[in-house]
Amino acid sequence: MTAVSPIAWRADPEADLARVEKLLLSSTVNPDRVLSEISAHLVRAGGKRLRPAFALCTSMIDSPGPLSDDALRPAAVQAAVSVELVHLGSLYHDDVIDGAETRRGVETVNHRWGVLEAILAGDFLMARASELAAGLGTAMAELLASTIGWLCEGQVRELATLHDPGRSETEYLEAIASKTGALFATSCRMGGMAGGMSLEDLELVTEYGRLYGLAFQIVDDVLDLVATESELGKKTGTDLREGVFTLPVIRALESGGELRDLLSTDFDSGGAARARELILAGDGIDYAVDVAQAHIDAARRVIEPLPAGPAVEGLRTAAKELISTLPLTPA
Ligand code: GRG
Repeated sequence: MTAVSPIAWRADPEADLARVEKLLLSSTVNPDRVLSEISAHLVRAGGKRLRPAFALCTSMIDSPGPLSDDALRPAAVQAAVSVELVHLGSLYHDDVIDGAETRRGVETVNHRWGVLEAILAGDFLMARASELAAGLGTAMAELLASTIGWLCEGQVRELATLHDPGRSETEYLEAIASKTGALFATSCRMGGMAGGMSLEDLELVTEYGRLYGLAFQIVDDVLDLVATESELGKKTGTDLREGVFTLPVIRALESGGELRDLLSTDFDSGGAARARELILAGDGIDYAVDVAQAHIDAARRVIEPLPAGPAVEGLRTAAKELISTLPLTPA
């Protein structure tokens, strides 16, 4: 997925992200060579660094000279790295849950080193994220800890409806709000906190992040059905095969007798391919994109009261472009 970065307006966004990268990589270093190597594996593989970019962006909303290099405070970089480490740890665990073989265009840790190694390295990354947040004060540490809890809650909600053709749209939205929306919300909030934002404005950027995150996950779920493997850097069609019935599937199930029958059985890869065909033939994809767009519109509305400036414009543009930049035509 390509997405427009909320810090695209900065004089040198690459230089900002280089500061994130330096601290990110150094956070994976520890006395054990193997743990260091495994923990750095997905960091080195790349990724969009979207959550850190949101944290950097919101940290500069109230800044007096947001276009200068000085506008980026060390605390904002630390918050940005902390949220990316949580994201990384959750990817390690997610790949174990899915038995995934590739991620970010490289072999997953579970596939290359083993499941136990991936779980432990994921835990280690969470620990490092917690250390960084604690260094920013009790409020940040508490927020980060709660966020890790919300991610787990979202994942458990998802597991509870696996292979369930009766999964409702509400159940889906509640699960993704926790598993994805929460970390985008926290990224925006921690950035704002690092930038000394008022409590009132913190609430606005948090809600923006939550709504953006919901839209982001819906689009991610659509892409799992329509994009190619090289576009995603991982196998496509994973959700269906794993029995995760996402929004396009839930919508298609409302009118599809054959799809319901198929998904109610212990279907094989041929069944998954037929299910995908049935979903693409209906309005499930369009419907999901519309729901994502509604969340994007709401995200843009929520930040209207914030002081005008390039950082707020960056948030607006990132939201506006989320859907338009995606390869939404089925491969
Ligand atoms: C936090 C201990 C702990 C466990 C987490 C596994 C789990 C419980 C939660 C799953 C969270 C998860 C992986 C949600 C999916 C979020 C998502 C859309 C990931 C892809 O994000 P991108 O596209 O990835 O930003 P890159 O690679 O670009 O960073």
